[in-house]
Amino acid sequence: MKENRVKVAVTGAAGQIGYALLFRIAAGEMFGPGTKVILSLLELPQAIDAAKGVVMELQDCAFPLLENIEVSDSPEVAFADADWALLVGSVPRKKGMERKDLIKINSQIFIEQGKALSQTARKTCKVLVVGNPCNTNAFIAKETARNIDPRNFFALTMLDQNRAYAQIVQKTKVPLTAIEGLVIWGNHSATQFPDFYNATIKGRPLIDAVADEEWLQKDFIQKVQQRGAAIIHARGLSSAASAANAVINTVQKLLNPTASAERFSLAVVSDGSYGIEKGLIFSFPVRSNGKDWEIVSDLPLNEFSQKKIKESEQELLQERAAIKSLLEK
Ligand code: NAX
Repeated sequence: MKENRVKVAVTGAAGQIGYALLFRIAAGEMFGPGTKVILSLLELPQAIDAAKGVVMELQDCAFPLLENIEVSDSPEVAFADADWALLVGSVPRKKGMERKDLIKINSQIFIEQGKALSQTARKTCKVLVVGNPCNTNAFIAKETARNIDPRNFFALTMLDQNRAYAQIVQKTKVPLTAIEGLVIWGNHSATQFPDFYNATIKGRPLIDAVADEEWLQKDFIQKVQQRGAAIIHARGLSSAASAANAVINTVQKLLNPTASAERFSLAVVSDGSYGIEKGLIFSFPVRSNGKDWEIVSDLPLNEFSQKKIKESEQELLQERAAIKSLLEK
């Protein structure tokens, strides 16, 4: 039997999400029990020692599937021959920093990493961006990684989807598995739209089962949009284990055929579907056949949904405008 092996580059490996993610990848949760894993960790020079500590712990877990671990502070070295790149590391927003400042600072990281991916990763490498602002960071990496198909660039919105499911479970007390098709549109930000109109509970429209459209339109959307902030408020730190879990979910969903009635949230390059500007990295309802993905194309959108989706598109167009001149250099 042919031995499967996958090389996964993870940036920000010494950070919170890195710590919650790497052990699950090494244990085989992401690629399954038949695939050996090589981890290639990228960190800033000042965090290399901390990353080496994580490596020691990974070694001490004696994971049978973990074939090798490499650490580097050079993107070209860390991405060499990577099959997957999970771009987690970025500069967090600090007090007094505006979103547009954050976008500019992080854009430099993703320009550099996009170029490095293009130079040294496999041409088939798939790139999932977690570091915020993740849609625009993924857009930048896609634009700068000339040798990699734009369809291989993704940004994480699975955590938002999982948060939406959790809110509906809390409201209705139905089991999580009874809910289907609840998907996030747009930007991973406070403009994202969790599309409850196209979701079902036990096969019935979710809005009928919840029977409180006002709650769905206001509180539910707000709770999903603001969940990250609520976690920072409660924990004093941003979500880490749930974010890592969503990264695992996303890769699994891309690698396995989507069940016939299902779809999942993933920010992918827009092909103009639903009138969204081509080229933006936008969260759509997506399906996979295990090898390739497609945007689910036939969902009805009412006036309310269209307005919400357009608002999120506008925000992403503004983010794109803010970094456009940097890409032209
Ligand atoms: P931490 O600050 O704990 O860790 C980030 C790590 O990245 C640090 O170790 C830092 O040294 C490293 N780093 C910074 N710049 C780097 C570079 N150029 N190359 C390599 N490493 C670099 O943050 P953590 O809590 O792990 O969060 C990481 C990112 O995920 C943040 O941008 C955060 O906003 C984002 N998130 C995205 C989510 C999503 O759903 N898309 C949800 C969770 C999280 O908020």
